[in-house]
Amino acid sequence: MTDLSDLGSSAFWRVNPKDSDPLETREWLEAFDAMVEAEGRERATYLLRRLLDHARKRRVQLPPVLNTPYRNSVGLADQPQFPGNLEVEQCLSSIVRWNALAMVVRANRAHPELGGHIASYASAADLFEVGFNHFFRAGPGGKNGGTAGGDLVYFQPHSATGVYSRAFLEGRLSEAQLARYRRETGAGAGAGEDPAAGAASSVHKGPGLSSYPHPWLMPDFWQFPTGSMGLGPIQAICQARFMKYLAGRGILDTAGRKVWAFVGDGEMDEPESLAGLSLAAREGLDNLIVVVNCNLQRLDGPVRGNGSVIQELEGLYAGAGWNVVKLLWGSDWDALFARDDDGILLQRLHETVDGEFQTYAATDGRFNREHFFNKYPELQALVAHMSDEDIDRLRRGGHDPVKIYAAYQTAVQHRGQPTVILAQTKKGYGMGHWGQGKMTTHQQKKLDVEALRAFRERFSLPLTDEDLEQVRFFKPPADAPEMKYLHARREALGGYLPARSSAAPKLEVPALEQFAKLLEGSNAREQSTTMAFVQILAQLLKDPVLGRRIVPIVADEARTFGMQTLFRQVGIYAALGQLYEPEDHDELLYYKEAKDGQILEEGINEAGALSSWIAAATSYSAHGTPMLPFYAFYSMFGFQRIGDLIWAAADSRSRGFLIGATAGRTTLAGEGLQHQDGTSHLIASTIQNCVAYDPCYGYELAVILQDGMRRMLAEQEDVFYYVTVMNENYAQPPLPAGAEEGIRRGMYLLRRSRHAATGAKPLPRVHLLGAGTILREALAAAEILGDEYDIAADVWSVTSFTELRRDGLECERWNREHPTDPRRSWVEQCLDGSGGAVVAASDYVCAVPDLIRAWIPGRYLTLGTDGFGRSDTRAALRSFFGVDAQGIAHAAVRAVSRAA
Ligand SMILES: Cc1ncc(C[n+]2csc(CCOP(=O)(O)OP(=O)(O)O)c2C)c(N)n1
Repeated sequence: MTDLSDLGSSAFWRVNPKDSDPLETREWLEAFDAMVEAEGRERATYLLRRLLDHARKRRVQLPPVLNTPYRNSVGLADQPQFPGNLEVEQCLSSIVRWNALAMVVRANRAHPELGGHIASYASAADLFEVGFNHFFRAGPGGKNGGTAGGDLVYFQPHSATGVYSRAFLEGRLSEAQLARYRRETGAGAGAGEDPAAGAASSVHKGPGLSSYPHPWLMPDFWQFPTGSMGLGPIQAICQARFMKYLAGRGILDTAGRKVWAFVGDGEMDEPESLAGLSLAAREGLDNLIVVVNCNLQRLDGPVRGNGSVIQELEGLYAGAGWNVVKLLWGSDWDALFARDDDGILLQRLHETVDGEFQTYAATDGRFNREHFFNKYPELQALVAHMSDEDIDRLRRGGHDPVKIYAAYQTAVQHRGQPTVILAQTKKGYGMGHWGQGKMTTHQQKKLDVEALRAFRERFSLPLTDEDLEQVRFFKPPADAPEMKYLHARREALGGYLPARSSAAPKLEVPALEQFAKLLEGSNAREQSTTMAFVQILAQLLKDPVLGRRIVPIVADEARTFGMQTLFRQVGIYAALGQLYEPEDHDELLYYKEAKDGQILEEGINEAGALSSWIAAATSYSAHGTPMLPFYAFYSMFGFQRIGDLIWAAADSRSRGFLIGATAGRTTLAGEGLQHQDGTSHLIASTIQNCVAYDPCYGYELAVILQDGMRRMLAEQEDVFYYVTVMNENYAQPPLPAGAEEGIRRGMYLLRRSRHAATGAKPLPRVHLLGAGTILREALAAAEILGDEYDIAADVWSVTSFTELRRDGLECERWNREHPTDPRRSWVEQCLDGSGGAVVAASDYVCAVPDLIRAWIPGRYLTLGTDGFGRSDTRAALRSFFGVDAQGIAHAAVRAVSRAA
């Protein structure tokens, strides 16, 4: 074991200095105690403040004031009475632990490649169970499996087994489903594993259970995807803020409802885990409780072997302005702390680094006595009356329901700040020397019978040897006291969790004709599609049905996109309203913040903006209140920067619009390599429920947005839209007759060649496919081809290569299954029989138009903006990448000559 005295100047010792004169310290402390006793805590706070100011004046270095001692924040005197039946709850949690473990062991015995985790839930079990028995409230729909109106719980992803295991006891998941943990396709069902048996379950129709919380895969069960570490915490913060927003705007009463987020201490190293801390404090999110499961280990080893993750997190959260509740020690430590007059126990705890705490978790009472308590004679004396077994039984706070209840109760009652509970646990708790505190415990997926037997004894499980050998699931009979208790507790809390509902009112959306201004074109007036978008948004905000439900979201780029007019029109949401007179208050369109403001201005925080967008885009499900978010961002800082959050949005069955603005690698022109987006449509194509469009004209945009609203709000399809808009100004033509279907499906004939043959021989023909602003280059190329090369070029506007591909694949699938009733893809319907080569160009990499190559009849050339962007004028950039009119025309000439 490390000799800590060697670490004299380490960061750890700066935070936990040694006492050079304990006697003097004691005198000071006694004087302080006497003052608190006589004059009260408020006076004590005042004096401390004055002392600190005074010390500063004397240039005395101040201690890190954001840390409290290494013990529970809730003292014994403030601890509420535990309202439950401890014995029954202990019994229940043991059974839940067993079934969770059994799921993983069985899955991996049969198929070692399936994976899964035992040790994480083993550490989190009591934290979850106290929540289920006493805190997590289901909404009015809870009894029928809905949670609108209830608490929202973001579960630590790889502890999902514990949640399944509880749902099994509650009768919400079947044994057949448990037996098919991580086998969701229904394929390869073995004896006794009827995949259809899953259908008997009341909350999940599929045959198996997903690895982590996935609303896409278990749409009636999981609400929030957390599988990618760090995304849970930031989504929870933005969800809590969104609930305040809904209340602030008078749309929904969310008072009393809580957002709970369970995260790992290792997970706290993800930047997204910390990204929203100051926002949560600034906005006073007292509806948010984050529980960090501090088992001090992550996958490879200790989270902070040489320090203390709990003290570090305390400083971070407290510094950001959170209410921090430390839940470190179980009830059996109370007596030790009560007798720790000289503070030797606390001193020993402070000098112990997490790497050592892990070793103490992995070893027995005897080892703990020798290495922890026997270090100082006073400490040795403190536990002299305890046997090694007693020492072994000393629990960490996160394993004691009484202490957990006290921490949760404090958190629930706290007002004005979000709360973080730092719960100390042991990884692999109860797994004995097979797992508890072991470096390798995270990866432990198989346990032999001896280990299972030890687990049975440790948790007093009523299992026979054969049960152990077969790793049978266990469920007490319905009339067993623990089962009655389990149901009674959930009934008292409004129903069962988690349960996802998609029941929400359908909304009427404006008809396309209502966007007449865009459909009629701008005459000669030049306008960008970004301006067209802002025009549509401003109109929607006034819509009698949808107006209130629109959630405009920006990440400090509203002015870039010309959206600043909305500041005044609908205001920016601010929990505190506007405490200052804005500099531009005497202007018509001033910067207006308001408690009922409608815009979410996230600052330079794309991850936060997207998390807020997810909250709004899933409001139909989490709150039974459909909202329609439009998040407008620099398109490069969407899929590229926060693609994983967009993936989570897809998993969440989000419904809303992502507006990739200043899009296109050559259209953004001056911003250069890091800003110019040439790939987002390619990434969007990989997300099955993302419907992406790259329109060129305002009328196309109107058709697309109207259709999106219809599909998401009226038809309630689980899709979301990604639409790129550009900042290039040009005259906007009117909607050509009959073009709507093509716009929606992905392409339509915009202009047939006006060039005709003068002799008997027809002109060679080429089809130019153009997308986004590059469509206009294709139009110009058609003129060059006709005038200079005698080639007849038809120009097609491609609004979505990705939708065209989807349609092509769908047709292929259909044709495989229905050989006698074949279908033709939209691309084929458009181009078949028309003859000639096809040339496609867009402001994205060639791989985007390449997506439809399989359905193009004849020769197909694709042009794009592959490589890094760079700063220059639009004309220079388009020439550089070869997507200008000349480049397209030259490619077409080549294509025609080779096609001939
Ligand atoms: C973004 C991301 N990176 C890596 C992983 C893989 N992973 C799953 S659990 C885990 C360790 C988690 O440690 P901790 O947060 O401390 O939780 P514990 O299991 O110890 O409770 C890792 C690295 C992941 N799920 N997501």
